[in-house]
Amino acid sequence: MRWKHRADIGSAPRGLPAPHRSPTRKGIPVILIRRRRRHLAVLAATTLVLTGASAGTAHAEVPPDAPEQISNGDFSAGVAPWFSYGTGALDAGDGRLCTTVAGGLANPWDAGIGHDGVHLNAGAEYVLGFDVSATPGAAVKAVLQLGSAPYTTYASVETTAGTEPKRVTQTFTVPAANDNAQLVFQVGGATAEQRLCLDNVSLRGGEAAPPYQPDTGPRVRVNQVGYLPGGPKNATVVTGATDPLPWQLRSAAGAVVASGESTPRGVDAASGQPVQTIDFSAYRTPGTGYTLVADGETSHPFDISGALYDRLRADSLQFFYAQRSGTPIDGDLIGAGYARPAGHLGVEPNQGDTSVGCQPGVCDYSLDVRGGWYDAGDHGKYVVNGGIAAYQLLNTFERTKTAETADGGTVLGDATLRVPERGNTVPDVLDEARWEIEFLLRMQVPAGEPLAGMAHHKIHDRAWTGLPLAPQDDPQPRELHPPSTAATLNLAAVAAQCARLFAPYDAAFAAHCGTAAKTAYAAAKAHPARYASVTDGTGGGAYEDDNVTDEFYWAAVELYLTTGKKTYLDDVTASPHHTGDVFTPGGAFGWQSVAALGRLDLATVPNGLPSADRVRVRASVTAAADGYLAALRAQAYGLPLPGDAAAYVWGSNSNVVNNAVVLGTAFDLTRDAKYRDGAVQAADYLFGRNALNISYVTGWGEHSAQNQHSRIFGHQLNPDLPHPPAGSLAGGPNAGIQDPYAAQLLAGCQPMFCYVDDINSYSTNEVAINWNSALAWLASFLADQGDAGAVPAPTCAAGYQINGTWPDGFNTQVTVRNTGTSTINGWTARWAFTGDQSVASAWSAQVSQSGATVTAKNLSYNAKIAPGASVTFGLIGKAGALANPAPTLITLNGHACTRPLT
Ligand code: 9MR
Ligand code: 9MR
Repeated sequence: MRWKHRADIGSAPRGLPAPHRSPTRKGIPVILIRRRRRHLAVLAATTLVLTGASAGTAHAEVPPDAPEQISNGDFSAGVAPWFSYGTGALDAGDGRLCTTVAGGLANPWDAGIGHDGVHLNAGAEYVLGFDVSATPGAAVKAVLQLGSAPYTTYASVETTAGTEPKRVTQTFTVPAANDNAQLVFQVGGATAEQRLCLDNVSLRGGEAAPPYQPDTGPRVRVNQVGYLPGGPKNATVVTGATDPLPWQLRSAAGAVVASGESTPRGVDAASGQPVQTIDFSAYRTPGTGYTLVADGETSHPFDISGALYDRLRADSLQFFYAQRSGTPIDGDLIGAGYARPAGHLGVEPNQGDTSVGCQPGVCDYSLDVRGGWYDAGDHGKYVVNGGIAAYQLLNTFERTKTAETADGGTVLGDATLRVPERGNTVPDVLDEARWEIEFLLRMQVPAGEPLAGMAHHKIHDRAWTGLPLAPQDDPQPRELHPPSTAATLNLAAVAAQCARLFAPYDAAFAAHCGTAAKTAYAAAKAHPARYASVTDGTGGGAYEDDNVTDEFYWAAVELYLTTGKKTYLDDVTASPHHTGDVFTPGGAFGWQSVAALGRLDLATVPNGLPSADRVRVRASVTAAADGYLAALRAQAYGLPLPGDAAAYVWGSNSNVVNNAVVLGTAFDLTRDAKYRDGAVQAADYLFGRNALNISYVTGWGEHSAQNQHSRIFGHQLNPDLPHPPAGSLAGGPNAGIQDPYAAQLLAGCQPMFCYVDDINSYSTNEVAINWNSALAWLASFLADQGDAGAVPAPTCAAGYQINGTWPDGFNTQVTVRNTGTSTINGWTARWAFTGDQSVASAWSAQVSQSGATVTAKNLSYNAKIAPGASVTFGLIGKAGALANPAPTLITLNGHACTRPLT
């Protein structure tokens, strides 16, 4: 064992270990080269200083009570935050960290086990210690280094490990401060395969990281974007006062426009803060620049407007275009800073995704799995997560067919988003979803191969890469991971949804989706228990799941809704999830639990479920929404989430939003304003009414998250790179603080404080497609609410009677009745087909179809409908292979009619 001494690191930039060199020599973007120069300039001024202490003795200058800089070094808490690359799966099962390392790797650094987020003080003494064993025996090198290019070494120690664990200790001084250094054990280079274990890893010395005090701004917490004129208007004030406090609402000019008294709420469990709440819902006058004043504090300014969220619909969906893989990103569409060449199209240094083989031993073919969206801050593509994100985009569109406040799809139609497909006559949100669906279909095992019809669980880098890293610069080999039942069913569900929603726009693509869905479902039934392993998390997320009963339910529901076939209905009704309690308080649904998606779609999408069962299904959604409302009322920050630490998990913001999706759906089903108002209040939390006084949506609100963990939007690490685009949702508070940066900075945090807007904190502050898809759904719902005024009473009723069906057609009679008090003079009735139906001919009205939308206009003789009177018209439809249920939403002159006709 000896210390490698490199006196002047700056003079030897090319001597860095191979895997740690910047992505590529050729084609490296100018910005990266400039960044590297900056680094080297800094490094040239630093010198590595090493003490002369020998292995086995701790240096006297490191005090015995010096702070520990390594988290979970005894592996009692499992693997996290440790990671590895080039090794087998990490296993902490017996309280040590063990893995296998292949023999014959060329270099020590070809395989490693590491820990990021190590806090180092310049000039301070540290003692590093660890137990290591290797069978049959190998050299191991521990390196303390900069965790990204140029991978400067601060200190290193080499040892030879054998079957008996041995303790290695070494003392040294670090030359430069770094609050996010990396400790990595380089374990490659032995001739024979090794079983390698580490335990009791410790790095003590320096100072404890200074206690972190987030700047939380004014103690009066509001929705920094604003409030809808007719909607709820609540705020939270952090105060030691126990009696009600006077509050004032002030106009931009400073005039007091409303005032009242706050309500003491005691200590809020989620934040640990003493708080009071303010309700100023009664004030409804639109305007900009309002502030709320209480306890001597003035809130951030906000608006009152019915147009608050109009742009959020497109902003939240733009994130998906920015995440697209396999296509150049057009700066003219979304801003010059976001332009980049296509990533992962088989162009060096990329090693994918046009022909990707499997992990060793998994398959012997290669697939073209180009396209799709990058999952999150990494470059991985995971079927279960891509699937629910695509589902939620498709569902955002499908809602326009059934929700009364949606506008029949106009605002989500063609040329509404900043995507290259705008103007192709297909709604842009469907175009965006299709980018992912086509990738999902490519992940299906081809006919003739073992497990044909199943979907590979995921495809990602063999090893984790550093940040930032543009997709086109990723040099890692890409690998397909084993097919899983969860991914297969997830693909079946989304492909089934695709089959019905694309039918009016692209029949061939819809049919392709339909076939893939059925094949996948059958393959899952043949292989019902192939589970993605929690240990398969090197170079990409594990997305583990060992209970797929919910995936079976969801897939059966979507196939039933699309085809109307009894075989799928039988599977739906036989599933325990059909009647079970599927809406969990901590998050209605997520990539691992999808039963609620099936339930929501059975409640909203027209279908032939026996009516008593349909009523029960719908009631289960409103019952769940009642639960979320109760949770929201119990929270002084007004969010639909329980207040205990267990509710604040990785991606908690997406759980808040998905619970709001259930509230929004309950409103769509019932017209009861309390559910709409619950969804609106959930948005208050996201946009600043929270303990940190931060808006979690980039570019929205006075003070918003902007340094989310992303290899693409790495502005914090390189000012030449952009922040995430406006409309990007951060993961949010995570009481588990599962990344080393957060673990150190936020140790002991109250749940709602377990968040930091820093690019290093991937467990609290990443971006992800399944989180932004939730935001897109909610944004669209919120924008649809306009002023959120009183819900109007219906002024019409409608009946839709299918009088006859034959193999390729049907005969429908529609009746609309004026249930209002004034005569209608000239009318337009409208509904949407669910799938591949089309209008062939009509009588007693002029009937036309555009996409899925059917429009019927009066003829001159039946233009007038007196109060209480009805008009009947009819059509002959062409039917395809898909289900042909009666629509649940029919509008007359833009107003929803009650149904069925009574
Ligand atoms: O960047 C990765 C992020 O997308 C994941 O959510 C996270 C957990 O799977 O892992 C991140 O990658 C880190 C890895 O786990 C450890 N080495 C450093 C990586 C980048 O911070
Ligand atoms: O969103 C995922 C979260 O539910 C898990 O707890 C976490 C750890 O497994 O992984 C999250 O997903 C990450 C994935 O593993 C890798 N890409 C980034 C995802 C978002 O952080």
